[in-house]
Amino acid sequence: MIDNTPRKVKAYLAGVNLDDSNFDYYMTELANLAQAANMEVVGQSRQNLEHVVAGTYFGLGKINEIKDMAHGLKAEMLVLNDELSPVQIRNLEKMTKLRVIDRTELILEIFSSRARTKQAKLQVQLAQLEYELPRLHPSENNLDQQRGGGFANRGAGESKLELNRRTIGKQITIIKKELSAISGQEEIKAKRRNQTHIPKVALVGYTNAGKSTTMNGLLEEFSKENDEKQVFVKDMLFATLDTSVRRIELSNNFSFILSDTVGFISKLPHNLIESFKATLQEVKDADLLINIVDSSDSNMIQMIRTTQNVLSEIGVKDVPMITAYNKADKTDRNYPQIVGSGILYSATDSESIKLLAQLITKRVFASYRKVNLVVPLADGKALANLHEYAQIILEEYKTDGVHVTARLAPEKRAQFHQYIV
Ligand SMILES: Nc1nc2c(ncn2[C@@H]2O[C@H](COP(=O)(O)OP(=O)(O)OP(=O)(O)O)[C@@H](O)[C@H]2O)c(=O)[nH]1
Ligand SMILES: [Mg+2]
Repeated sequence: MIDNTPRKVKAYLAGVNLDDSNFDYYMTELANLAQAANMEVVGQSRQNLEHVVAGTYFGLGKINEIKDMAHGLKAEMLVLNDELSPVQIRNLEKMTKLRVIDRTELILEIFSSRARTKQAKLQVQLAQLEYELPRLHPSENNLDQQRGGGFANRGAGESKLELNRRTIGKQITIIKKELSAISGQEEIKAKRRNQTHIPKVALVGYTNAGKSTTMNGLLEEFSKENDEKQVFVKDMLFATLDTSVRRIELSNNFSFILSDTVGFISKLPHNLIESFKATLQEVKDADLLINIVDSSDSNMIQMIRTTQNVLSEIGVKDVPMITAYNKADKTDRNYPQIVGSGILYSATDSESIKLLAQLITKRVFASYRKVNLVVPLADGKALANLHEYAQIILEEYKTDGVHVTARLAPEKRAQFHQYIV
């Protein structure tokens, strides 16, 4: 039998701790990232410092110690917990005789291997090229040869050798143009959605927390349409890179737009966030965010904080948020239940999904008010509009018009104020 599973690259992890109380957590994340990039983590070290060493990141003694440890464990690669300068990487490679990659390159590599759609591929390529641009230096060409691309699927980096700065610059321009054409089309769709006044709810949160599973749960429970609408779910970091937008139709004529998008992790490279702006637009436009959290993970608090940090980095402020503590089935707590203004639930449990939908309804339709209207029989358009956007409670055809009792959003109350009695 042929074994098709790619061989795992043995990696040694290391980082400088600048007295950061989250350091252990970042190293745990780094190990998860390395595994997601098909590496086998064989060991790790840290150095406590007040500042990183400008030219080499670690101090000399530590570098020798890492070199001995890593070679002793047959590591082929040294993975570092921060984004390093090109000089630091070059020096460390020379001194340790290991291929060195930093946290940013590692994250970019994972995104690159996950990208499926044209937009995602271009966004990742753009971030990779922007990462490489300042790292391309005439004196580094030799280094590229030394580095030899031992790392799987180099993606945008595969032809790095031939690419000089200018061609990279040109490529960046072309990709940006292509991306703006794609996001132009997306914007038109988004505008159409924004005009409808249907509330927009976005699922956000740490990668692998269960955002896509939650979306599928809501679709299964509340969408009349078929399975094609289901989104991709997998137990891995960054399964989702593209935004999916669906309409959820609750009973009583309430509906909202739900979007599922890329997950977050600490120290997401700035370039990557920048190039995923179009994908994250749905989050910025949302009326309500559901912050999905894996409640069975011991690092839950840091994960919540990570999501808050990324949200503020992409400029999301003042959007109301519900915290949804998922995967309760993996804990010993009773679920579903309301906790504070949030919910403890399991995305694969139907009762949980119903309670989550109730909570969303309460929040997004809070500004809806019950009104009585008399719509003239001649104004069929208004009636059709009400049918689409209001929760109709009662409707009677009388000689003076259609008497309607309905719950309406503030904009709709303003639009039909002349018919409100
Ligand atoms: N036990 C349990 N597993 C769950 C639950 N929700 C999701 N999962 C699992 O968690 C893994 C990740 O779920 P996804 O829905 O893909 O997570 P995501 O937040 O969309 O992740 P990314 O798109 O990778 O950021 C999958 O293996 C799911 O089956 C849950 O309530 N209970
Ligand atoms: Mg997902």
